[in-house]
Amino acid sequence: MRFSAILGALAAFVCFTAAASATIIGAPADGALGFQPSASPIMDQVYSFHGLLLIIITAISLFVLALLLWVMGRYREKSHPEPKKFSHNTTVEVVWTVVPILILVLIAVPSFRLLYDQDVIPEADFTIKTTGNQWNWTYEYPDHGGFEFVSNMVEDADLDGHPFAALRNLTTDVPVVVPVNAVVRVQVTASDVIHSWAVPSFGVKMDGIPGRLNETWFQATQEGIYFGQCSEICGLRHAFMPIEVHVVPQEIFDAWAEASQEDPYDAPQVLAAYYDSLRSDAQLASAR
Ligand SMILES: [Cu+2]
Repeated sequence: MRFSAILGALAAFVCFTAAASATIIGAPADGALGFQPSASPIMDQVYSFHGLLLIIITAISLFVLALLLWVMGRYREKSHPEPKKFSHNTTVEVVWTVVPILILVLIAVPSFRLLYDQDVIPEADFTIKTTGNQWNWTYEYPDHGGFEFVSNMVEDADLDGHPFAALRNLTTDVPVVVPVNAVVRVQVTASDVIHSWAVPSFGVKMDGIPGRLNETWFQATQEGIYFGQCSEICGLRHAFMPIEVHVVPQEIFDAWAEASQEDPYDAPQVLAAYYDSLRSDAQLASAR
């Protein structure tokens, strides 16, 4: 009895994680270290730059620690009672000036490349304009008929049965939708105070400033659901204006964009139907 209960729980857990991993990619995970999984070329670059820096700072820290330990042992009063009187050593001074410069140049090359690639937007397939408000986001799709919608966080009380109820304080009622592999230009502004539109898995974080139009871009290379949050402290409900982006195949995006021109608040039905079909395909496959 007990064994079968454990087996049942294990099977349920496996099913749950299989379903979850099929769709939700860019989200925080319990006990996780490091970044959320990368799903864009820019985030891949951020990843490898972070890896390079980690190696460099670890090597520097270990080297300085070793030097300290050596000096503390070698030149303590007991083993070195008579201190030397010299105060300069040209070789050592040249080395400790030149080596840090070389390290900084080594860091600067990938750093400037990453800054450039983030800043210079390649030819975009389409534009999304997002406006930060206290405390939600307005989205416009000017290249798809100019429809517009406001995306609010789903409150705890409404999470049950919500088609995209996934993560508390991260799910929105009307998500952003983009096609997989499309280069998306994001224009970011704000209507009241400074906000910041950030999605970790895309390596995107751009301030929305009233009276100013900032630009950034991303190319989501993997289908799935990605979450982000406002990253500029903007007032009382700063923590409750999340960002939810669905990356779907081009034809699903086209159907959604068409439905959005009619009624953007009804268009998420297209996504729900798509996910239902995925789920039943997966159930069919596992039943075989
Ligand atoms: Cu905000």
